[in-house]
Amino acid sequence: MPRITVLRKVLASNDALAEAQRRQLEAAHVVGINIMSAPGSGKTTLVERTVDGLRSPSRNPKSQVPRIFVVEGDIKGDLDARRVAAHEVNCVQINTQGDCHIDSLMLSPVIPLVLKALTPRQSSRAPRLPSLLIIENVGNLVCPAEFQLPTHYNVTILSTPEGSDKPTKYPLMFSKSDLLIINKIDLLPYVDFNFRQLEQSVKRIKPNLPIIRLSTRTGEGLDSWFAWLKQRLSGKA
Ligand SMILES: Nc1nc2c(ncn2[C@@H]2O[C@H](COP(=O)(O)OP(=O)(O)OP(=O)(O)O)[C@@H](O)[C@H]2O)c(=O)[nH]1
Ligand SMILES: [Mg+2]
Ligand SMILES: [Zn+2]
Repeated sequence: MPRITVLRKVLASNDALAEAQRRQLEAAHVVGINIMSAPGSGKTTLVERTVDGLRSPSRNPKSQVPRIFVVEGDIKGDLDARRVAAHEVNCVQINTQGDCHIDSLMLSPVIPLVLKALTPRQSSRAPRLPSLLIIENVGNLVCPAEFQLPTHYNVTILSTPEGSDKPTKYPLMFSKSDLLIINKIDLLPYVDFNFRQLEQSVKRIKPNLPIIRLSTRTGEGLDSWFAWLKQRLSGKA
């Protein structure tokens, strides 16, 4: 019993802090995306493709390229932050030292860096474009979904080798999502992934959850991801 009380308090203070941080981001016109999945589903690869894609002239005229900041969450090490930073984008690595999720307290020292990097200089006369904050959560299909972050949208990735039964087994993660990405569709010939089963279980958990099928390896489906993202950046959804 006492343990439940403590957990409630921790979660409540996390949510209140996340809310305050979100207001700071909104004042600076920053749209935040929290990417969650089991380890290895393709979060970092999607971040790399996203950073490159948003800046590619074929996808975005130069005047429409948002400022981007990436936060990488891992228990240990900076492998993912190094991968992302190689794409010449603002990036910081959070090490949770054993915790299997990011919470808003861990983001406290990061938010000022985000605001500094994403706030245009006063002298700039260009029309204010929204900026993008991407948080890659710790690879874990369970408790990242329990901790509210200052981000505006939750994106969950499920890759085809993990199996189409995962929404039924880990419903919280899917119920908290605003978009479900099925990644690694290039592997469909080699794995047993049943889209009918997936869609039926998602329907029971969150009936209107949009699902995008893609492969960060071949690029198939990335157009739908960029369309979804641009709608959120333009405030149309
Ligand atoms: N075949 C295939 N492999 C992919 C695809 N996307 C990512 N991968 C590979 O999957 C592995 C894991 O990808 P990451 O992007 O590191 O996964 P992650 O979710 O960031 O992993 P963690 O940060 O450890 O949780 C890498 O070897 C990627 O190259 C895809 O669409 N198809
Ligand atoms: Mg990663
Ligand atoms: Zn955790």
